[in-house]
Amino acid sequence: MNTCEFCRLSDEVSRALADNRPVVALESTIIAHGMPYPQNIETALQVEQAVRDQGAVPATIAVLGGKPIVGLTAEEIDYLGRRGRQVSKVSRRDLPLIVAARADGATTVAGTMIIAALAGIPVFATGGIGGVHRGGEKTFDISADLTELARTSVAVVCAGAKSVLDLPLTLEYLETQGVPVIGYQTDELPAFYTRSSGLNLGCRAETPEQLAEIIACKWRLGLSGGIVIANPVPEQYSLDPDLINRAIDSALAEAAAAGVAGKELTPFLLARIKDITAGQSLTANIQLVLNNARLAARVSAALADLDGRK
Ligand code: PSU
Ligand code: MN
Repeated sequence: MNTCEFCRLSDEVSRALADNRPVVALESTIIAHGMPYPQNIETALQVEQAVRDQGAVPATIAVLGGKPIVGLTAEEIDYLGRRGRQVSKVSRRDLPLIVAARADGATTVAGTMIIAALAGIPVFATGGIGGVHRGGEKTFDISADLTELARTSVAVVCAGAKSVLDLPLTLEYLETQGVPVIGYQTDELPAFYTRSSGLNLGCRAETPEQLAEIIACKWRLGLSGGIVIANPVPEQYSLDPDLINRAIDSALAEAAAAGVAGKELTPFLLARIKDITAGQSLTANIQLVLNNARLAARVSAALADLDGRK
């Protein structure tokens, strides 16, 4: 089951996997790059608690001293949260470099999926996935999260993707790559801070059990690769579309003026949007991650039940 020779799994995660009990993988770029200190640490710990409250085991993933860790301790989460952007952001490309350098790394959705798959964890919760950036048809700025979803068999629960990205192009790319995007109790792709994007998914599930059935069928068919479970931000925390779209447009204009590009772009935009919305975006961000963690725990439990019955 656990083929992750290079990794360090926490005892709690190892035992849960050995007993076929539900585990939820969690990423660490959101801690080091996606949220400011100290809310980043508070949120990471709350997210773990939300997973536990649903009866699953949290496995927050990062690289520390060159070792992929599956199930960070509270002290390690604190360390990453305090170091923030001094810690490298680690996607597929970066992983071998960080391991070889015995360095620390905060894993993106792609980086976390790779390590979760090595450890045998099929369900992962995050805030938003990366996607095709606006202008991506010219800049080729397409997140490696999308190619990872195409190849690595982990189901990712998210609140859609932010409209800092080109959402129609992101959906086209995922379709080309054969990645199902399933709306949880919605017909539309959620746009992270808001529940709707106007983009129809044509694929919807009402329960964690239905989601688990789709995931299991995909893999039983021999179709390796991920699945996106798109879970809208809870109504009471969703932001006014005009407010958030104005903030996104200003942040994008500032990034263009300052020449911010590459892996720095997403963290730059997140920090600017938070300031422009006077923190409202951060509150929504925290609540949607908690909501995703709860759903991921239930999907993981439903999947463990299916596996147990095989
Ligand atoms: N979107 C968010 N918050 C985040 C990220 C994306 O709303 O913290 C992070 C995730 O870790 C995601 C990464 O995998 O940014 C994507 O970065 P890039 O576009 O450079 O691949
Ligand atoms: Mn990029």
